[in-house]
Amino acid sequence: MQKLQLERIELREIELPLKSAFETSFGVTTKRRVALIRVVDASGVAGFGECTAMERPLYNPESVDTAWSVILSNVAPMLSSAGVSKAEDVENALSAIKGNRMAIAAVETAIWDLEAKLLEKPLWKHLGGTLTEIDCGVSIGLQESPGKLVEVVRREVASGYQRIKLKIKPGKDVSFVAAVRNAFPDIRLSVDANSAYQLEQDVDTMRELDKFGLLMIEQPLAAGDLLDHSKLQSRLTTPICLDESIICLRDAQHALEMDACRIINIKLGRVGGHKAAREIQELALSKGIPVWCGGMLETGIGRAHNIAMSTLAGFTLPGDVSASSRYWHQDIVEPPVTVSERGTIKAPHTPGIGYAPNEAFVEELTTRRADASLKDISVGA
Ligand code: OSB
Ligand code: MG
Repeated sequence: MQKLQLERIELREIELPLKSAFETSFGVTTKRRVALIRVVDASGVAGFGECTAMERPLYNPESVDTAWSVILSNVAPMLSSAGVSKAEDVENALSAIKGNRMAIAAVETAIWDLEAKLLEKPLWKHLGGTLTEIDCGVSIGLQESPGKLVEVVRREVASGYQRIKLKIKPGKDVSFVAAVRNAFPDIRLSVDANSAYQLEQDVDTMRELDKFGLLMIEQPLAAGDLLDHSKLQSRLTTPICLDESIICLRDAQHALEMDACRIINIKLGRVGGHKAAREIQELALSKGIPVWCGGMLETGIGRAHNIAMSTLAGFTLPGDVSASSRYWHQDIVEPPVTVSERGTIKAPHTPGIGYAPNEAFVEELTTRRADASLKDISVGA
């Protein structure tokens, strides 16, 4: 591979309205403010990454603004002085930073894209992916009524999605899930609480949910409550899946050792990038624990990275990676991400992430920008 001289990190923030509001137990999202990363090498090749932090720190402790600041004042200067020689070494060069994994992942994933482009290989192959097509599910936000929810599910099932995930919160759980289960006795169905429940207080609700033959119950309790998840798992037959609780490989090791979950949702941003995601996937695969790719209402850039990650062998369950058109009137990449009638996405053949940003459209959506020079660092073989 040609020697890579990473020259700069360009940040820009865009604002993009969602086609329809997405409601979770932590709030309603109607638009996304997204920090996009472009890393540029001396030969002019560029890699792209997306920061998955949301506008406010309600899903996890990060926000668009904290990530923006951490990238400029910590990630860029640390990469500049580390003398990193490959994408694989980025995580280690930044390991002194506590938390802020979405900030790190935005840059780390962009460098993986850049490296794959220099190798003239699709990113998924560069990561070691083996699946040429990935299985897709959808995540459905909280709805007004069980009847309305059933209608939304009907549409997504008709589109071919292989797994339906329902957001739940206290008061909008058992009756909503019951309505969907009655209407669709055989679909692969799961629920995601985004930490809205507490063990002692809500164990009866969890036992009710246990009766619906769900594929999993995702993150019922608080992120830090591994012990309580383990206690809850021992009282349920439905597998618990952890999302917010798993921010690194050690969390995954501990959770599996404690039987706090039997399935893991992997999100690139939450765990700090492709290297960490791959390690968690490897661990799970070695223990026979299924993993799947979670989503953060990404634009096409983040979605493309999710597709690449989902081709790794451990990703045996359908992920929350769905078509651009479910979220955006127009995505910022070309081509947009599309899903087949069988609920699959084909891994792309072109180098890197395989989806190119529509630069004119990104320009139109841009609300701020910043550049960090990295002239001294070199990435590449
Ligand atoms: O918990 O998986 C989650 C969206 C925002 C924040 C957290 C989550 C989600 C989703 C949507 O469930 C997944 C997607 O379709 O991108
Ligand atoms: Mg989740």
